Amino acid sequence: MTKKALITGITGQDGAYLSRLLLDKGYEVHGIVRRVALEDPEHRLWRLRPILDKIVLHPGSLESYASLFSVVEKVKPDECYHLAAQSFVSYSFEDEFSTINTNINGTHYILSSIKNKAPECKFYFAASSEMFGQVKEVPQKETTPFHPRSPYGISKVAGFDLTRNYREAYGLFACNGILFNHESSMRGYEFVTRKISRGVAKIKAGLSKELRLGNLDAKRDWGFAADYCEAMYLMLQQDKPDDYVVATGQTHTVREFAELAFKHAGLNWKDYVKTDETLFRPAEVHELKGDCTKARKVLKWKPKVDFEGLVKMMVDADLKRAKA
Ligand code: GDR
Repeated sequence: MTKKALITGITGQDGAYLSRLLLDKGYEVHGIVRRVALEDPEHRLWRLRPILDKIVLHPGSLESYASLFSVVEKVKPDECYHLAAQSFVSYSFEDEFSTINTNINGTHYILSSIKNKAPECKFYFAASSEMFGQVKEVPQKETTPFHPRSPYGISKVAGFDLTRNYREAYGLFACNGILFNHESSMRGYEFVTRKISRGVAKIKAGLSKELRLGNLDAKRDWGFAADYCEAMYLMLQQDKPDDYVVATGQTHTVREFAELAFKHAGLNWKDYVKTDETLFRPAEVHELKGDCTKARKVLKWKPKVDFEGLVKMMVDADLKRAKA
């Protein structure tokens, strides 16, 4: 029988890659999207454009238990990937109440809906390396204690605990994917990697003269989003539910990302990048580096794209778009 997958946050980068992956595997793919997105497909559904006729979209909102409950009841999914969230860390400092309310309640609502209406459904929660925040050890693994440094990170710790508790208390097949930063040419412009790759393309095309960035010393463990969606899928194919770190184990500064991105376009980053104090965060996560030994061993997963490959792929895609 055809398996049914339900994806929240299907309009985002990961939703787009994951739906393609699940369609390729023969799944019937359903997504929950806000009504405004259905009314403005040109802008809000652009990542799904090539597969729109192959998936089923349902209106719903993380803020409404009733809407999530009714979609779960209607679809009765075999697997649910809960990716939806206010996911921009910077913004979470300015709008902490909305980030915390939406992210925590949304996760709670969807878990409760599954428990009540589709208890056999396997559940994936998009947890985050931001939960490690002020890191307690390097590299970070599944057993590393959390010390979140933003309202976003706090909301993800709560979502992680909710997911684990639904597993332990109600026997749900519920997994946490502790994903480190994962990027692609479908990344939103607000995140630093895409801001850089697009900035490079605009400068190259003569549309812009500089690129303003915040903390260039921040270190991140950056991987390719499509690789990471594969890990999400693998978590739900195991015999037992569990939590996994997904990372490359390689760490680079924002400066290094910018340097390589500009170089790939034949430019010197020093001529264009300006540091802007207003882009610094009130509390920064200085260094993240993941240890994904468990995912490698149990899921037989490994990242296929390295840092250099990722930067070049993103810059090439934006250079191409700028020319089009
Ligand atoms: P992050 O991603 O907060 O790690 O969370 P982001 O790309 O926003 O920031 C990474 C680092 O770059 C520094 N930085 C800047 N960041 C942005 N956005 N814009 C800038 O101009 C800039 N200059 C420097 C930041 O200070 C930070 O240290 C991402 C999100 O996708 C989360 O939802 C996800 O959970 C984690 O990755 C894993």
